[in-house]
Amino acid sequence: MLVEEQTKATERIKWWQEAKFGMFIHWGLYATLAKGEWVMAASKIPVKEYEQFATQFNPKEFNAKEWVGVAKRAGMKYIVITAKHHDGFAMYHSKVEKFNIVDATPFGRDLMKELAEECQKQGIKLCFYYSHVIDWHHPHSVHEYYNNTWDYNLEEKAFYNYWHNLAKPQIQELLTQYGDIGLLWFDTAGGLSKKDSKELVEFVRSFQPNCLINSRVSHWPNIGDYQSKGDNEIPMYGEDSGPWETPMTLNQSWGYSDRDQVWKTPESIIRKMVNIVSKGGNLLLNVGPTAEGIIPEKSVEVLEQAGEWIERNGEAIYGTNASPFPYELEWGAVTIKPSRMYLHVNNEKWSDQLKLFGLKNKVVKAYLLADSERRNLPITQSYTESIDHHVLGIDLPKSAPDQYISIIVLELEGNAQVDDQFMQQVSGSVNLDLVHAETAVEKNEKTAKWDFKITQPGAFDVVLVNFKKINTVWEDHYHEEVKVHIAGQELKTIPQEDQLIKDSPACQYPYSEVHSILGRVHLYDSGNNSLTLTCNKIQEKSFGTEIWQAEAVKLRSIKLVPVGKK
Ligand code: H79
Repeated sequence: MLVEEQTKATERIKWWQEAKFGMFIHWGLYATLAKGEWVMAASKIPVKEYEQFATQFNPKEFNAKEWVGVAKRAGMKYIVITAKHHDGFAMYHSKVEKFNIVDATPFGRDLMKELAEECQKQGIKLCFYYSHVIDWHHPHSVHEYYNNTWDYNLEEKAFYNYWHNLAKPQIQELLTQYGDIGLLWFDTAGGLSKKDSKELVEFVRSFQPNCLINSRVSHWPNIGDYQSKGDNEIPMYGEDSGPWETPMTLNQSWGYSDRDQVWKTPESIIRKMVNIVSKGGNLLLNVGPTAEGIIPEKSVEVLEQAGEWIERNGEAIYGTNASPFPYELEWGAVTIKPSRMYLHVNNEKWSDQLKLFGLKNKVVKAYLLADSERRNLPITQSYTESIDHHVLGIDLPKSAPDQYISIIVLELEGNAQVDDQFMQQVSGSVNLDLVHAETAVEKNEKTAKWDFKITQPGAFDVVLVNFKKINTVWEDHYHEEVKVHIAGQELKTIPQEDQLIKDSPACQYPYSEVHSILGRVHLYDSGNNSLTLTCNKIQEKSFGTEIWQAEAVKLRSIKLVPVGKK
């Protein structure tokens, strides 16, 4: 990219990177069936039959002011709403296709106009989701896998008929009828050519040069402003230096489902958001309103409770940068600003003293974000030259001052500088994430190697961490031995599903976090060490942006856990 273009791209995305938290709204004709947004394909509903649902779609309860109010109270800074999902129904007044909320329903109002005005009033950026490749209503849309083959013959499809006569004109409408649009969220682009994808970006920019475009337009990382992670996917620390976002469900569905009552709690939302923000990302959290136009009560309740925490702690969220540590911290997470570090401490880890390893700066002052008087917390800082080890200790009051997560502010001399080696944490554990390993493939063997620092020698259990997709048979994926070499010792074993981790901040439906205990090793000396893992699940970093193409079992990291401690 040219320097000038790069500067423009950085400027364009600034508001979004500061925003951190947005509301996804999946709302369309499918809400009338209350079985999620895939119902048309899942039940192979013929177009003519599906069109009939529009005659009953009358979301009288829709109230733009209330919806935008929910987003505001939740602490969200932008809204991404489905202007058209895969079913092809336009949720705005389209002049190029009558299958839309104004022309095809008794409701007859352009609610996107109402939403745009309300967003403007309440200071929220309005953004549109547009299914640019999948369209089960149009006879000529062509996707790599997901086409309407129950009405149309694949061989008779002429993609450019769809592309030039529906997709592009509708995108133009979205960019010209509703004022400034923060971003366009494209989805599921399988089969779109690089040329078409590039032209689409230029087309968007010709109407709104500052409109952001997500990676699912296709051909990321060459095209698009930021990376949408897979649906519900949260990456590792330091995995991405560029801007990224996790699209996430509040229950297990996007579009309204009357069966799905598996809701995340406000606490789990806060934990996941903090985890994402501390890794430098944004959270786009979904609601699926009903056919009447109501955001489910349970969603509103969870969002409002989460929003109260965010309101109190916004200083440590909005406009921050990612943690400089390349691993998860066992007591919570870190965000930074110039000359500042925020320690997000999970309340159940709250104790008399918090220790942090590896911070090199002098701490000028430490206080609780919840303390309006900013009273000093007593601190000690030490440095052991022989093992190049920085230790910060902070004395804490008896009880955690906030709900779920309580935040300690560190005012630093200069911008945060940390020891970015892998090292033991305070409990004695070492977390080695696959994304930071040196990987190699030799003689059909895949290996990953990490260097790390030991400050408290002893005996350790070696634990393999994987994310496993629902309905996956573990043994289909781990049927060969994996090997671990460390300090002259070797472990060889077939990993088993030994522990299922509940409430993992980074892992969620449709995945669950599985730990496998590979064996025990002894590290006798302080200082530098290295570990080599041989395992066929080791992969080069992928740029895949769609989680449904991801592995059924994803190797995330390996941990050393001191024996006798948790
Ligand atoms: O809009 C939401 C999804 O509808 C959309 N992305 C999010 C943000 C999405 N489009 N395609 N996919 C997700 C992947 C397709 C997954 C599938 Fe399936 C697995 C299709 C069939 C099996 C999901 C599960 C849909 C039906 C069952």
